Amino acid sequence: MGTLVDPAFVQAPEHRPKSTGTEEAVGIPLIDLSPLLHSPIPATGSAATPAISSLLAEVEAACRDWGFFQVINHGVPSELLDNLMAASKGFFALPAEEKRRVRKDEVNPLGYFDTEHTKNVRDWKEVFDFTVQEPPVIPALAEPRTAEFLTFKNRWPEYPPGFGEACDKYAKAVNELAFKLLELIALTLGLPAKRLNGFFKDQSSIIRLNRYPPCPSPHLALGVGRHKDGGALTILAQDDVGGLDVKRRSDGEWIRVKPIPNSYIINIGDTFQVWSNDKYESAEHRVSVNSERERLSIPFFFNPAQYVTVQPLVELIDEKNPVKYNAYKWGEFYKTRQNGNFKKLEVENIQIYHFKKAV
Ligand SMILES: O=C(O)CCC(=O)C(=O)O
Repeated sequence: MGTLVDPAFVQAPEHRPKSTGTEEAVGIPLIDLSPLLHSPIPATGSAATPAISSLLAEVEAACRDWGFFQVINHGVPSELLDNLMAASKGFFALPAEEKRRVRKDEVNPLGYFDTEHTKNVRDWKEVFDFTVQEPPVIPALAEPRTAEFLTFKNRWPEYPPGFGEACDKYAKAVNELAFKLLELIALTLGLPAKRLNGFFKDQSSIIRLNRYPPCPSPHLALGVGRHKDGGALTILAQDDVGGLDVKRRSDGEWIRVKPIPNSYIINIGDTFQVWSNDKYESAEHRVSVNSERERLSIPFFFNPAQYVTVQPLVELIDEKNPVKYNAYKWGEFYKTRQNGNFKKLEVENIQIYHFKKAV
C-alpha cells in the first residue's frame, strides 16, 4: 500500500499508533485545586491546613506515580483561554506567506514554524510560540557563555487584530497557576514553598499554540513524536478533539488523555526529575492525529532562567540518595534541544539521561 504522506512524516513501525486505537486513560489523577481558592499556600508543609495537606498528598502521589495529572478549579478564567483559542484559529487561518512573516529562527525560538522535527521525524503540525516575559539580555548578568543561549524576542503578527493582547492576558493568568503548582510541588518534596521560585526570576518559559491539521495517514504520522519535556512543568490546555497520549509507567502502554472541559493537564519535566534526583520522573508523551478534525492545544512550558544551573537539590541528597545527575546549564540544554527540533539530525538529540551519573 502506498504512503499518502511525505516520507519525512512517517514514523518507524515501532513508534506508530496502534491501528486498534489508543486506550482512554481512566487512571490519570484528576486533582481539584479549589482549596487554593480559599487559603494561601503555606510557607512550609507543617503549616498546611487539613484541606491543603490532603491536596499535597494527591499532588505527591500524582507526581510520583504518573508524572502527569489533570487539574480543575485552577483559577484561570475560562474566557482567557476561549479568547486565545479563537485568536489561534484566526492566526492559523492566515495565508502561509503571512504566517511566515513571523517565522522563528535558530537564534530566536519565538514565532511561527511548520517544519518541526521530534526525534528526527517531522511532526504533523504548525505552531506559534511566544514568551511570557522577555528575559533581560544575558550580558547584564555577567554570563560569559552567552553564545550558548537563545535570544527571546516575541514576534507579533499584524493579524488577527487583538492577537497579542489575547496572548498576553492568557500568559499572565497561567503564569500565576505555574507558580502555585511550583510551590505545591516544592512542599511535596519537603522543601519551603518558595524554594524554587528564584530559578524563574528571568524565566525562559514559552507558550505554544499548536494546530494539528487532519492527516490522511494518521496510522503513519504523529502530531508530535514521543518525547519528554525538558523544563520544570508543562500546563496544557486542549480542545475537545483529543490526541494526547501518555506512556503509562506500569506497563509501557500508550493511553489517551481524555479532554475534560475547563481543566489543565500538568506534566513533570526533566528539570524536576533532576531537582528531585529521580523522586519525580518526567513522563513520555506524544500526539496522535486523525483524518477528520483539526485539533488545537496550548502548552505553557514553564522553564527556568537560561543561566540557571540544574542539579539535584542539596536538601534531597544523603547517603541513601546520592547525586544521580551531573549539573548542566538550562540555557545550553535548551538551545541544543531547540536546534534538534529545527532540522533532521543524523544523531539523537540531547536527552536528560545523557547527564545521568555512571553508578
Ligand atoms: O498537543 C498536545 O496535547 C501536546 C503537545 C506537546 O507535547 C508539545 O507541544 O510538546
